[in-house]
Amino acid sequence: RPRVLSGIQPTAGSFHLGNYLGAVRQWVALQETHDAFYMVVDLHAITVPQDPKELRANTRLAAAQLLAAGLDPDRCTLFVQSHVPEHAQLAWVMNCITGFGEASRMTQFKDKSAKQGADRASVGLFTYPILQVADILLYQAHEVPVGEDQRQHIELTRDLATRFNGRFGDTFTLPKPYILKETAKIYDLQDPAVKMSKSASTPKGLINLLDEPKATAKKVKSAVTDTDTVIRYDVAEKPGVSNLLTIYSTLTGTGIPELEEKYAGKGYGALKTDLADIMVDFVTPFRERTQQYLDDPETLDSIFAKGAEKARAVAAETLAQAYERVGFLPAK
Ligand code: AQP
Repeated sequence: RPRVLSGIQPTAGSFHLGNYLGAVRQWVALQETHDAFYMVVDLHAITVPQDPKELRANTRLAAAQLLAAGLDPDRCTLFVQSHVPEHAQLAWVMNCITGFGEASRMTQFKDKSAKQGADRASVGLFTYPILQVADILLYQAHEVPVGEDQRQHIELTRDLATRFNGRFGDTFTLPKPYILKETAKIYDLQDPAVKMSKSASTPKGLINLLDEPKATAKKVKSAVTDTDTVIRYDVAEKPGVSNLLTIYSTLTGTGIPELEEKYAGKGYGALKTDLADIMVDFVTPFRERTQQYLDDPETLDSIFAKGAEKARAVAAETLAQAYERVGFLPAK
């Protein structure tokens, strides 16, 4: 089976619809066909300030949501990044073969550091993409299911793996991004020119999966569309409507042409009302299942323990090989 690896941050209280449709949904599907490694990336979370107590709670919360979304610990390896020390260890090696200019070109760093103020951004935030490189290479992943915003980091992973392999001998598998065109970027409901994101979206434009279902329905109903009334998928001319069609289509498995036909002549109100109901039907059991996992921390912890053991077996082997290749003297 080909291998996939991906991660999600524990920082947000709740996953948003972009996280789910852009990434987590694919994780669930890929556990059936791939040797899948998924992690809650707490090392990445501390690149911006975190309250320790909240970070611990959010790590469990992220895992509870992944399980509620359909990850099955018997079909995939689910673990917490800091439980596998090899991530930080390989990241150091990869830091040392990355050019400063190369790292400076990462647009996510530019965006995130601009938000914080350049002086306040940590060095960790700057090298975060290189930790991500290590995350992927440790598992010799063939594919990395992510949203469009992560494409540049997968490119960096390929560049650094190629460089390392060229300099020290074949060690790492070159991964490919696994990005579904339709859901690569879910947009803010109030500003369909920008991606839905926990830090950049307005509260009304961001659908948090754990919010009150009623509040979610209201956000869908007040989504920005346009002055026209025609329901047509056209990202350039009708970004708001197209975003709603994408969400509707993905959650129900109905093709977009079928939806265009169904709503021909019906106006935006009908589309939004139906989509609001679909969202409520989706988030209501999701919230319940998440709560059930949160109420049972022992089960979560035993999933993490089993996951870390499986992950370490793979990660330790890759790290040992990389250490040997760069010329570290083996510890006896
Ligand atoms: N709007 C989106 N559309 C599609 N995919 C998305 N992802 C995030 N936003 C969208 C994908 O979700 C996965 C997990 O992302 P993350 O751990 O990087 O989550 P995040 O950074 O907390 O998400 P945000 O909202 O994007 O955070 P900020 O605002 O801090 O930048 C990734 O695969 C990502 O591509």
